[in-house]
Amino acid sequence: MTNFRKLLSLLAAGLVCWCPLQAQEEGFDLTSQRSESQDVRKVPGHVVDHGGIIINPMPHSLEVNAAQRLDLSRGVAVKDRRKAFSEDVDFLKANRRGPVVDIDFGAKAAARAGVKPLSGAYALSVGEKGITIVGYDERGAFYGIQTLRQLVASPAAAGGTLPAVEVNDYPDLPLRGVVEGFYGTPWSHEVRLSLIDFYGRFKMNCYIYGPKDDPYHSCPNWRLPYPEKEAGNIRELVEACRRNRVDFVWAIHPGQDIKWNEEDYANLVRKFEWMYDLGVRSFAIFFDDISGEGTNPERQTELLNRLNEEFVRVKGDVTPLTVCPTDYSKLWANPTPQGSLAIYGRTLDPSVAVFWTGDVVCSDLTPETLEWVNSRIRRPAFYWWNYPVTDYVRHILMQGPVYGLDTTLTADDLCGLVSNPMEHGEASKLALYGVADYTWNVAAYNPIDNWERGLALLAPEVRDAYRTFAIHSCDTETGYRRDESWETETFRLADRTPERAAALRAELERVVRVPARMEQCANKELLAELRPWLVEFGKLGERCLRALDLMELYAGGDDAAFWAAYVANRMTPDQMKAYEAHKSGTMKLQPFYEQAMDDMASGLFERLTGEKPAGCKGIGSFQNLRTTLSKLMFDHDSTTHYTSGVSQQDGDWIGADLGCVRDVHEVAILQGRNSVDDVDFFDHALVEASVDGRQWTALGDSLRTVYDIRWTGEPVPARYVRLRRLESPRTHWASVRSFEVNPVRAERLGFEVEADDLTAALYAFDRNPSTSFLLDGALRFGVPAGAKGYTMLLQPDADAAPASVRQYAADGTLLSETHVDAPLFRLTLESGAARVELEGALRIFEIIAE
Ligand code: LOG
Repeated sequence: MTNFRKLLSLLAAGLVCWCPLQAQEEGFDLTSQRSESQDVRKVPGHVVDHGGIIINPMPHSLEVNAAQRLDLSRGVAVKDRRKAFSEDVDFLKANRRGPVVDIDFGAKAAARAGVKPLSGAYALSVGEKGITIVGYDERGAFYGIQTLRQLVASPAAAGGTLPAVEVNDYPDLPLRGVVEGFYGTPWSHEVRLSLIDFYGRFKMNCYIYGPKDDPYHSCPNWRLPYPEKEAGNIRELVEACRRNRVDFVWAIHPGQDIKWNEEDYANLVRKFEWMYDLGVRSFAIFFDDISGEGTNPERQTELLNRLNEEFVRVKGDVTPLTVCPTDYSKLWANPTPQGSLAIYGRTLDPSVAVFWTGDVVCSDLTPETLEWVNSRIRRPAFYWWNYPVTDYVRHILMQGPVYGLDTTLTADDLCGLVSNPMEHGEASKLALYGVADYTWNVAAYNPIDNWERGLALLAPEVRDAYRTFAIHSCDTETGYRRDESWETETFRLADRTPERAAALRAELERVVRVPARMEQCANKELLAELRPWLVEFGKLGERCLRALDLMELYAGGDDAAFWAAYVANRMTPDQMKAYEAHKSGTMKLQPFYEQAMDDMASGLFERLTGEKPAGCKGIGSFQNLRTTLSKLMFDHDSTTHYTSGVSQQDGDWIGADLGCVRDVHEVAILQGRNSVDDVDFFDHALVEASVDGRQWTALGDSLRTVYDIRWTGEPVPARYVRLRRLESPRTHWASVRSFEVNPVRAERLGFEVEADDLTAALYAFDRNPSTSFLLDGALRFGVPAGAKGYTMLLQPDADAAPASVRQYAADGTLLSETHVDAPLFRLTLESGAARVELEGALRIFEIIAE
């Protein structure tokens, strides 16, 4: 997927979060590095009591008189004055003698009813005698009907009678909806149809069709007509949009290979004509994520202006064009008067709407970013919100509240907002429910309240289970960061109290019930999309619960019992892989599990040896070094890497906390995602060490374009070691595959080790119980002088015969042979034992000589 590669490199150019931790030249707050919370903005808002009347989007004015009621139980007589809504009132039982539902629209009727002269505005009045709906236009009356539909379905209408209400309502932003603009599998036809109904119900009026991986939308086939089946589907989508009073906007993405000549102009017009024949009346041109000739802004505006003259105006029934510029984000937009946005501003027909994604590709909507772009394009931008899109983090589902959208903005600041959702269409509805609410009634938008209502609407039978899943499935770890698990308090081993443990246990018990409970979800499409994540979510809950149990066992002091249970709760590489593919709980739950397991292993090691174990924790200027992602630098696996997920800048650094001051004699760092040609690394850097995190000493000289860094020298006492970025024009992300301080070396052990894979076998002696070596064969090691015995932290292979343990004298005589009979295995040395041999299949965490 070449487009996706391109996307990745664009993202690599810097998908920046809104509050990167300030890089500090000297000194850093160690507590912040350890803290559970991260600098991700909290979700604003609060739950509101709606008095049993749930209407989304929130109407601008809603007055209720619950004392007066209208009985609908016998049915109603619909008076559809404009004969436009026969398909839209099927939720009402018809009865010619029932109370009248009078539906009308038009400027005059609207003026009489006090309806704003705005497309989509309406008034709805429910009185004791009947109902009237007046729209400014047809769309407005349709929205009045949608409000009535929700009123009828509200708890306040249970029993078949409605409270009297007066609604006067209108949209704040003219364009509200969705851009199917992601990379990856385009939505299925069925999902699209279901979503179009959803847009109509919640008063969204714009569906822009532009899936990057539809070859007839993009290269190479944008010049060709759709094959028959796809063409038929588009016709149906147009029809579904018409029913829902949604503009179906068909977008073309020709920029990668367009030639600025008459032939390609004719190709483009011909394609538009074919689409017109399928019923399309709204068009967009996307020039995002392209390179070469197609990016020329003068040619782009010429094309748009000419199309506007020769196609849009000539047709008469085609709506104004929309364009996505190549400079759609401030990250790389040329800010000068020669830049493409300023050229758009000066030359592009004012009727054309221009997209903008904000300061970075996925970013919050702020007045500042709009001022910046609007002053250049000389019109209110059309906001392309890259949420909840997950094409850059496909292992994540975004189920959190919609927030990060400024609530002081008006139609003078932006002409509309479309959300770019996930390739999972049903699972995107939760976010779209919020987008609908925000774009309609900006100032009243209340993220938490909207999210709670959305959950209840989308999965009423299993709302609590869906909520539990959703609250732990919000964040991306590396991309557009969102708050997650905000009601859950996790803690480190040292901070455990019975109260905290009980509260967390209660939540985890809810978590483990979620997968089975969600199987009762009536929306099977939603369930099918969520299922792979639900399965992993359940397992995550289980291992967190076991970690809580282990904390008690650990505190009890029976080391053998504890270790046996501990190894059973470690994730196997296969389990890790399964989790990595469908992640949730990345902000709190999985970190709780990983830290609890690491803390207990360290604690046990300390209990057994009186020494702090070796092992590092990630620290540094990048905020996500505090997620469990940083462990990928210390996992002795150079195929996995930590990545900053944001662009590097002055003062950035990536480092390791050794837990205590040690004599540092060797540092080995593998930068980048590979050591050959990767762009995600510090191309000018310095290795430094520090005792206190304030004063830093250079280890070696500054490095230019070095991926594979190795320093050795006279021991330097330090608790912290870091790689600091020095001056460089580079703005890519920064990745590190491996960061080793004092890596265990055979020659430094003081005894011989023999094994097929010697490098891996050394992890059995690295004084770090979180690393391990999978033995399948024989491991032989010499006995250091004075040793009386060994404590071995092991995980026997349940399917294999118990491993043998043999002791030999210096002359090779076999002194004794036993078997490993427990995960925590103690071996007493025979007198004269010079060598020990372990043979079998088992995982060895640590072999500790006593
Ligand atoms: C693409 C979009 C993609 C999104 C998020 C725009 C205008 N274009 O960086 O297709 O889904 O980012 O990955 C994009 O946002 N480019």
